[in-house]
Amino acid sequence: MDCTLIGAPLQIGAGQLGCEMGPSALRIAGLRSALEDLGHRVSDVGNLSSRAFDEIEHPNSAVHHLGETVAWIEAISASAYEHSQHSMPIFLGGDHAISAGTVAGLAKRAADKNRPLFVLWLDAHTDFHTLETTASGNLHGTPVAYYTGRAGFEGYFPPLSNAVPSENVCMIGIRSVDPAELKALSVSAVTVHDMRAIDEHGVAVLLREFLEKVRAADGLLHVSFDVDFLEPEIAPAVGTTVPGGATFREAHLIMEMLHDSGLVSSLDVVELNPFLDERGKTAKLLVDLVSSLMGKRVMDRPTLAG
Ligand code: DIR
Ligand code: MN
Ligand code: MN
Ligand code: MN
Repeated sequence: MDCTLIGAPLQIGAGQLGCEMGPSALRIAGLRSALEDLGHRVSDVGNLSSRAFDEIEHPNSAVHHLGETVAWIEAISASAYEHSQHSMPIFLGGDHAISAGTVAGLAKRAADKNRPLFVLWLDAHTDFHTLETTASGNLHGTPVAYYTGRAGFEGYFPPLSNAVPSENVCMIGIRSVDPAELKALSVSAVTVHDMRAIDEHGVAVLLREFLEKVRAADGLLHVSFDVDFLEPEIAPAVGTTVPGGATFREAHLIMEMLHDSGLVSSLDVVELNPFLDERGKTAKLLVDLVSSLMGKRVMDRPTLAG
């Protein structure tokens, strides 16, 4: 497979600085050679940068760094559109606000290809705030609301050429939802599997159901992987740890099932904050998980059900 690594060192969407170093840490942890060892052709286009920006005020005074974030979303969206034409783009975050750009650009590309876009959102959080409802003002809490076309971004975030239908979005790992997000989700078609759903059914059942839906629709699948999806013990390098996350084995199983599905067309790895890491262990784990998504396995399992 042809993969393109794209660094998106945005950090002001999160409450703590440090995600700017995420792309570097993933490179130093050996992402490129890990993918090449699996037989993929990898090109690394380096890090994106944003145009000059003016600060923008919003009536919700909690919102911060709006102008800077908008400039980044434009740049990231253009890059996602470009690099999804002939390759599988892998976006190295950067905080989760980058996904407002990645998904917007990928949705435009999917429309060109006449294919529906689906999004698997692996996260402790639902990131379903609008600019009006965010209480922290941290814009990494808003991308899903934006790319599903919810009202509340007009005149601020770039106009969306193609929204992702909310019924095409599946979230797994959720364990921190703000009241305004909960209210909005209750009237939305987004599928939300919280940790209790994982405990009761196991990740394989939940994921298989979604993958079957993607396959039946001949969809493209974007995977957006927030480091805080994982249990903080194994992945401490994130500013918004929430206890009770996905285990090493659950995360690997998801990655391996995604590989076997053959459906994944793009990936975000976001929220890695190397300033908070312990001797690179989170970065190394992420490289191993991406490797599993890209075909690394212990044994050939020809009979494994997708
Ligand atoms: C919280 C935390 N819902 C907020 N969000 C995220 O600030 O809006 N943390 N995305 O990673
Ligand atoms: Mn997130
Ligand atoms: Mn999160
Ligand atoms: Mn593995």
